[in-house]
Amino acid sequence: MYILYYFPGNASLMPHMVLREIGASFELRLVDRANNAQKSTEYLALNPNGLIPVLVADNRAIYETAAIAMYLADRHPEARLAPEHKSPLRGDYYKWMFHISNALQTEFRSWFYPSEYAADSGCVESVKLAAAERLGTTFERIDKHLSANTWLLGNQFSAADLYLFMFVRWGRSLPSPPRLIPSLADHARRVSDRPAVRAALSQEGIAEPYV
Ligand SMILES: N[C@@H](CCC(=O)N[C@@H](CS)C(=O)NCC(=O)O)C(=O)O
Repeated sequence: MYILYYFPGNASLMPHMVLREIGASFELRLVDRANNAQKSTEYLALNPNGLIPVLVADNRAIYETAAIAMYLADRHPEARLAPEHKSPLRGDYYKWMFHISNALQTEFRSWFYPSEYAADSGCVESVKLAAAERLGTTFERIDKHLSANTWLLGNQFSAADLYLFMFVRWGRSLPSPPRLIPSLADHARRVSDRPAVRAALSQEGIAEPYV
């Protein structure tokens, strides 16, 4: 039994989709962001960074979205969300998981929380614009790959596709939303057609259009 601390549509959507894909039993615990519960003493005991998500597995709290997803994927190999350890695709899988974590998730933080990255309030807008440009460049590069591949790992679906989908969704607020790139829109549709993904989205109260 897993416990996932979440907020609808936040980065917790990624491990939520993974939990649904692997068919594990889990409990969702809402983090009351309206009251900044992610900075409460109780929550900081789980994640000293005060960020969502946290997964509790065997009484141990794990944080960092990609780490949670990779941990779950390895723990439930029958769900085939990660290539086997000795598969040549394993390197590609690590590459995409870390690339998405660094070049999309971290950059989205500067898009959504620009004041954290600006030394004074006069810089906030330019921090935001620069983040949008970097995100756009990354999405364009991913487009080149997906134009020739069904999934990030070619023919093999993996957790990396769920991870990318979440950021195409977050990109709705960008000046150039990634859904306008056909290969990314098609990929998002393939991911969101999966019953496990639909179930996670619906449980979080997220309706179409997803991206
Ligand atoms: N690197 C972290 C980032 C998590 C993160 O930024 N979470 C956001 C929600 S999507 C959050 O907790 N925001 C609330 C806050 O910053 O106080 C991870 O991958 O878990």
